[in-house]
Amino acid sequence: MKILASRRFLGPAWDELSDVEYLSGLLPEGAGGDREEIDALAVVGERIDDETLDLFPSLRIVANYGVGYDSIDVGACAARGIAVTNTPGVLTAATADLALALLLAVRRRIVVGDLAVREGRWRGGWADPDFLGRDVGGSTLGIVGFGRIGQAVALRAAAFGMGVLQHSRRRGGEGWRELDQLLAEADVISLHVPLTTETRGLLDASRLALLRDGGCLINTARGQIVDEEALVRELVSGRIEAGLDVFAHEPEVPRELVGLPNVVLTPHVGSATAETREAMTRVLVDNLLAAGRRERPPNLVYPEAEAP
Ligand code: 8YV
Repeated sequence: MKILASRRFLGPAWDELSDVEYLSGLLPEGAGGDREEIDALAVVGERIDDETLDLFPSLRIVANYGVGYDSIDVGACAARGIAVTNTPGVLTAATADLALALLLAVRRRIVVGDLAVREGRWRGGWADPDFLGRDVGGSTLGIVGFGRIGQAVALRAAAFGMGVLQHSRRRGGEGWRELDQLLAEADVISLHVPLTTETRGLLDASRLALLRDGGCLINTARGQIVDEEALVRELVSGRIEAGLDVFAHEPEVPRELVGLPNVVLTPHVGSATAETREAMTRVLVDNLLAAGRRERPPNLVYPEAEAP
């Protein structure tokens, strides 16, 4: 099976693949024209749509490195009988850890304090209001999307003494609230839904306005789930605070956010630990190897999709 990959993926599992070629640039141009011999694409965040698929008439599988596959037009793949796989499960803990790290960093003014120390602005006094945070224990976390990662965040938050509320499409369960109720009731909101047509712009200006004064938004999911312009307005006003790992137009970050003390910014690193990235490669490779043997890949995005 001939694989076209957008990069070498981290870890020893990658070397189990024998026939790999690398893109010379961004798709579709990076494919270098029509590629009839390519059976599989291994990608991470590249846009895979009809225009790109046209270049690969023999393609059998698009294997995505990551759990979120919003960059892939799954409908277009399905229409051509091309399987789509992702790497769920192995990045749950790392992503949940980052959500908590951002929560703690925002609530306890970690970045503001770190900068002050580095820049020699710490004068040894104990009454600097810039360093005065908010208690994490005793506050309420509202989790939007209660799948694998949302539930892992709930476990961690409970260990910090937080009350946990949740909203998911599947109604009910402990702490379930309607979305608007959740946004109004929680002190901190953390997003853990995939980006789909239903969740694009889910937190629009009117929903952001429901957040409590002094409330905090954590986003380790996808930037486009939030109306970014409306979020920037709320953050510039200082009414709320945020920990953001994802943005609407990555790697661009709204300029207005860069100097704000009420925001902590990270560069889409939810799954970025050596162990997790290697485990993601293992899953990616297992999907590709299964497709190569003409078996059903373990992580088909559409369970009803035909094995290639
Ligand atoms: C990135 C992610 O895909 O799994 C996801 O959905 O957003 C991340 O794991 C991965 O970090 C590569 O950038």
